[in-house]
Amino acid sequence: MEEIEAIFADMGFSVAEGPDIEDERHNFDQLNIPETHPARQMMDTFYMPERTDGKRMVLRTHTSPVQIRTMEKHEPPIRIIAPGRVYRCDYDQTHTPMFHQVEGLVIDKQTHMGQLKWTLEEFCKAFFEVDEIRMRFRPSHFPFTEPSAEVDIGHARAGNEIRIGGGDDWLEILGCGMVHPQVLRNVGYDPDIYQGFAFGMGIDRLAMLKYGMPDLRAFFAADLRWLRHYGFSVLDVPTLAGGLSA
Ligand code: 2NM
Repeated sequence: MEEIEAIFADMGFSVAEGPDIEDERHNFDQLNIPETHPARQMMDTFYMPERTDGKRMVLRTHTSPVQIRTMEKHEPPIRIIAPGRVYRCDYDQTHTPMFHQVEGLVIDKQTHMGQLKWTLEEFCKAFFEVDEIRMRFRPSHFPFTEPSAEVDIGHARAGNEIRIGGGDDWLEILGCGMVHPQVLRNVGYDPDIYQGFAFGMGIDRLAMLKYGMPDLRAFFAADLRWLRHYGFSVLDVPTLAGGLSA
């Protein structure tokens, strides 16, 4: 998370934070996610017990409510990332009920998809510490962006190793798009004046990819041998100048 913050700080983004326990309005309604959307079902969302006022709070299922809260509070231009814990009722070999996301949001006059592509390309090159990267933007759908895309990066598999950059295998690493006009209206912005782009990624998977970690469960085992092996230390704050993960 600190590596990702350093990369986006260098591009002029600030870090925004919000509560892990959210109301349905910020987690769903204002993001244009309909009442009937499968993500709202009990199966995916952790609902808190109903309060005496009838309101049901949820454990946020993404960090997008942080973007909503930022837009409600501030006028454009906005350039933020929202890193943090998110929760989904899902547990198997490749899913944990809590995982980490970084989402980003840029709002300004005449924001466009070219800027989104550049931002994500620069991010990926910096994060994976390579000079060239191949990226593929596939049309997709999210309720809160239009148009929307899912992004794959090119990689080569050599035995057990995954090399980012070359090769002709693709790995999906993030979702993105232009913020839906209805989402802008929901926070009181005029979509004829302001546009924006947003993106989101699950960073547990991204960390496994970058550091060649084979098992998601190691993140939750608090095994000192694992921490020493990968060399993470609270006193080692990553910077671009110092080499991100050197
Ligand atoms: C994603 C993919 C695409 C997103 C949109 C917004 C907001 F608040 F502006 F509407 N926040 N995050 C977004 C867009 C997130 O994650 C896969």
